[in-house]
Amino acid sequence: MLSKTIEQALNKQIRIEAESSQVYLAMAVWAEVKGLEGISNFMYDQSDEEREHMLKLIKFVNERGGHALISELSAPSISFTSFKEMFELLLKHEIFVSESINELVHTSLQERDYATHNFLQWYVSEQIEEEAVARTILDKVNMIGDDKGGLYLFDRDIQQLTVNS
Ligand code: OFO
Repeated sequence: MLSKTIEQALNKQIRIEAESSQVYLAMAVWAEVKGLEGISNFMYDQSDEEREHMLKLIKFVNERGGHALISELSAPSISFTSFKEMFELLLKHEIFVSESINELVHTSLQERDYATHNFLQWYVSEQIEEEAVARTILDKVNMIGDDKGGLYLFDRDIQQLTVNS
């Protein structure tokens, strides 16, 4: 059985994962409108992944006698000044999510809820991976700068990242 404190903390994370999915969905749409299909597909996949993260939390809360809350979400940014700005926001967002997961891990230890602590380890590893991917992308985007040809090639390359992940 989940304590109220843990239930609330997990529900907060459910909302964050749902918002992450929306944040990336908006980025996918923006890239698609800009004609960059590879980047757009990559972001659609990211959005799906965040929805999976949310669902995994929902199942966990319900299985442990809690009630997962589906709540109102804040609206994401829907346009960006450049791809560089978009990917900077992506990394910033992932760092924010990692901090939130760390906080949750801390709370689970304080509450001596070792089942939740164990469950959260998957998210800890996932965040390491997602932050690393976001940093790799940003490094590449920084190298490309304003070069249109570079962006075209990157749009093709990022599809490999999608396929391999
Ligand atoms: Fe990348 O945010 Fe979910 O965990």
